Formats: sequence, C-alpha cells, structure tokens
Amino acid sequence: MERTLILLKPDAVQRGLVGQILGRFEQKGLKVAAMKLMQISQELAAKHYEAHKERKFYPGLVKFMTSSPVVALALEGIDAIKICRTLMGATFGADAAPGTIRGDFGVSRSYNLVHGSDSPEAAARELGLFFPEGLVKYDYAAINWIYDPVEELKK
Ligand code: 3AN
Repeated sequence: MERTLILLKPDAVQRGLVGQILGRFEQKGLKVAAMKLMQISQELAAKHYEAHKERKFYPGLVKFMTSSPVVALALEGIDAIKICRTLMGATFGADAAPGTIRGDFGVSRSYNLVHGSDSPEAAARELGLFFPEGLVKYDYAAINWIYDPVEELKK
C-alpha cells in the first residue's frame, strides 16, 4: 500500500467543494488514513513548497495557501500517488481534462483546488509535515471488494 498527501486548497474549502472532491477519491477506492481542517502557517507553507522557493509564482502561492483553511488528507491504496494525480488532472484548470477534479471544477492557473504528492519521497516528507502526530490506524471494511484479495492483496 502506498500513501500520499492530498490538500484540498483554500479555494476548494471556500467554494464548498470539499465533499465532492473528497468523494472523487473515496469512490475510486482510496482509504482515508487521516484527515483534518487546518490553517497552514507561513513556516509550514515554506517547508511544503521548498522546491519552488526560487520560482516567480512562489510568493503568490504561499499567500494563497495561507489565506484560509485547507483540508489535509492522507490517502492510501495500491499506486495511490499515481491514481490521485490522474484524478486531479493537469496543473492548471484550463488545461485539465474533463472528468478530472481540476478539469471539472476550475479554470484558474493559481487556484487549482488540490495538491497531491508527486513521488514516494515527496509523500513521505509531506505526510510528516502535515501529520507529525501520525495517521489513524483502522481496518478498511471495503478493502476486499476494492482489490482482488487473491491477486492484489496477497502478502
Ligand atoms: P502540481 O500541483 O500539478 O504537481 P507543480 O508541482 O508544477 O504542480 O506546482 C506546484 C504548485 O505551484 C501547483 N499546485 C500550482 O498551484 C503552483 N503553480 C505552478 N505553476 C504556477 C504558475 N505559473 N502560477 C501560479 N501557480 C503555479
């Protein structure tokens, strides 16, 4: 099982799209392994977007991400990182394909509704930043119907 950090950004929360966006991930078969509504501090935004520090859009990005609460999610599943990024769609709403979250809910280059880790290394780092307390351990009742227990869940 792979884990990924998903952020429902301030525009998703303020536009009342949290339920619909979370539903996209849930209905695909991803397990919610942690979830919280939170205000991102300047320090956390700086750590999270460290790789973009020198980019022209960085100050605006940090301002946006700290302007209003986000919903932070840890999602779990086989190939969770790739699956989440496919569900999210291309970075900018205007380019994102219909059927994807960004393609269906937005048009903006800056307000793009959702963040998803882009590699296992990034996921581990970002999950540590947003969930230093750890994730929530529980058995996911649907798991044996989301995956073939014989072919996909064998230990
Ligand atoms: P993605 O979120 O699809 O992985 P990245 O990693 O290229 O996109 O960019 C990180 C974040 O920086 C994006 N979520 C986006 O909000 C923001 N960003 C990237 N390019 C721009 C830009 N030209 N103008 C404004 N924001 C940008």
